[in-house]
Amino acid sequence: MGRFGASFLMYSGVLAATPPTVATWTRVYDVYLTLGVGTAVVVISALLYAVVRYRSRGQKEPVQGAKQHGWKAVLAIVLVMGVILAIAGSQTFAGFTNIEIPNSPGTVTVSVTGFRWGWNFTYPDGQYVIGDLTVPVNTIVILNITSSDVYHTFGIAMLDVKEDAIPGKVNQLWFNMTEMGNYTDAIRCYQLCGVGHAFMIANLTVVSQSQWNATFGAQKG
Ligand SMILES: [Cu+2]
Repeated sequence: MGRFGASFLMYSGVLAATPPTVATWTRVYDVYLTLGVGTAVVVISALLYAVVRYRSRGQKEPVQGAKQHGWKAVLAIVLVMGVILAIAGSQTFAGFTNIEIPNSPGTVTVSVTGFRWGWNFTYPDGQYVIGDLTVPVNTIVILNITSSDVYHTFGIAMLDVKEDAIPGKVNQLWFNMTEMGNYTDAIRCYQLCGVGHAFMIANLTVVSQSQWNATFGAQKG
C-alpha cells in the first residue's frame, strides 16, 4: 500500500480486540452520552408539558396560585443531581489512568520528534528511524513527544491517543497494543502545521516482544 494510498481508510474495526485505553475512553464517553440523553429527555418533556399545560386560554392575567412543591421538590432535585454528579465524577476520574503515565517495570519508551513534514522515532538502543513507528505487543509503550520546528500533534486515532508536539517541550502519552500487525497510516498529525500537514502520516507496526527487543531494545541479547 502506498504511503498516501490508504489515507481515507477508517481504522475502527481494523483491530480484532479493543485496546484497554480505548475501552476506558469508551466507558467514560458512554456515561456522558447516557446522562446527556437522559437530561435532554427530561428537559424537553418538561418543556413540552409546560407549553401544553400552561398554554394561553384567553385569560388576560397570569394564572395565580400554581401548585407549590416546597422543600420536598428541592430535596429530590438535590439528591438526583448529587447522584448524577457522583457517577460522572467517579467515571471521569477513573479515566485519568489513561492520562497518567504508568510507572511500572517493563514499559518501553520511544522518543518522537515531529518535523515539517514527518516523524522521527528514537529507540532505547539509540536507533533513529524517520517514518514509521514499531512497538512491542502487550507492552506499555510511552512516547516522549516533541517537535523540531513548529507545533504538530501526534495522534493514533484507532488507539484514542493524541498529544501536542511542541518545540522545546516534551509531552508524553502511552498505549498498550494487544495484537500484532502492520497498521498502515495509523499515525497522523492533528495540528494544522503548514502545506505538508496532510502528508504527516506514518505506519504503526506491532511486533513480538522478543523481536522488538532484538531490534530496538536497550539490551541486546
Ligand atoms: Cu504537523
